Amino acid sequence: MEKMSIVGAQWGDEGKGKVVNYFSEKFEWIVRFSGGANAGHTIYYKGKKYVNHMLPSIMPNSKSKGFLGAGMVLDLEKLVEELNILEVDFPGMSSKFYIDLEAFLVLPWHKEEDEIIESMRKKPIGTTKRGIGPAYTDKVSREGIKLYYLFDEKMLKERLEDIYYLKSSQYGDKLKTSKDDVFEYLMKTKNELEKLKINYASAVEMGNVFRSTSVLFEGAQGVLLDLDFGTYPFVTSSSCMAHGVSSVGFSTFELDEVYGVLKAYTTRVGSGPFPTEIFGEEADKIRELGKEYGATTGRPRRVGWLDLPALRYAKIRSGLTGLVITKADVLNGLDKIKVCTHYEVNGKTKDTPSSSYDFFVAKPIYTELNGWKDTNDINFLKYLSYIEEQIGVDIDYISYGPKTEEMCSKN
Ligand code: 2SA
Ligand code: MG
Repeated sequence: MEKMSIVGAQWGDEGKGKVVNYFSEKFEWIVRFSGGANAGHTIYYKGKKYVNHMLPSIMPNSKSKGFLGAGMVLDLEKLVEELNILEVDFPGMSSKFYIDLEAFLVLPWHKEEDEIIESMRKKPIGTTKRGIGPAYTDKVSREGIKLYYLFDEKMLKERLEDIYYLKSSQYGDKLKTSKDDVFEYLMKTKNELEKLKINYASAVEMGNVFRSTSVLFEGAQGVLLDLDFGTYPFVTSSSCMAHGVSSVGFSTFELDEVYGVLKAYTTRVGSGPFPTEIFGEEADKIRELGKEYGATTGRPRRVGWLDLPALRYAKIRSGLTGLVITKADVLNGLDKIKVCTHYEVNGKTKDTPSSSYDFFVAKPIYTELNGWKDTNDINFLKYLSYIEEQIGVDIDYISYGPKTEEMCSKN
């Protein structure tokens, strides 16, 4: 039974939501394994736009089911919001989703902390302010709350008491949320989820189910935002690579395919190094044509040319076995397309960054290719062959518009 993972090969927003949605009907289960409501996975279904922050990008009318894995940090308020939107158009859809009881929760004070810490940083990261960093920090420093606490009120109250004691000594009166607020918030969202008939399960219980059926693992953000190997500290706080499937009890050896999704150009939202970034009219034009605004925050995304060294790095770091290219239609009609082939790093030419350090000092070396009228143009096919040759992985699928059906196999 097929197991496939889809991850972002750049700095996120490559169009993973749409790509996952395209494949989703062929899979019994679609599993999100990392991140939280910072993600913005957009799908179009019957002319309507749905932006998933928490939910796996399953096709609304299909038989597939969605699993929110333990590697995620759960924003229950956002989850309820998203499910309520879906319930209007697809009554009963909430019961297609299962959440791992082992997952950690994003609590109201995490969002406050995200705001406070960002405002105090000398160089802000440009977070989505969804409480992601503070929630993962609490997980690692052992001050987190797991989903299963909701089902043992005595344990939850004690835990909140202990955690609040620490938090208030760290933040004093800067923190507006009290432990009672958090308790109330959790009881309220728990009741709402119960009404929606969402399911709870653990990856232990799901292990055999997943092994005996087809599973698509949906990554969030992109390899260059990965906590360990992205452009640290300008990264998110979770694993953005296929390795994240371990939180659902899988080894990457069990994956038949790891698709890296890339845009025909590059974008980044938030701060941090971006060697091929462009500015001015050209950047504005691509931003407008590509509708490059954050799906979660609405922030304008930074725009740049395709970066082959960064893609080679992503290929090695995440063990990519195939590529899916998106948004090539956005570049239609440009006379020339620039592509970064190498970095100059402290006087040395490199085809692949040796470590994330290189991104901070890289000077991009470009080549120029002919543009294309549309994605049927021979120059576009040449662009694809060039990328394949340069990265050493095949481009298996091409997406040429935002709708799920606007995608085809390359061959
Ligand atoms: P955070 O909130 O702690 O995860 O932010 C840390 C960095 O990670 C970046 N990040 C993202 N980059 C691209 N897309 C993301 N999702 C949204 C989208 C973003 C939005 O789909 O457009 O709407 O702004 C995402 N989530 C996190 C973030 O910009 C920081 O650089
Ligand atoms: Mg996105």
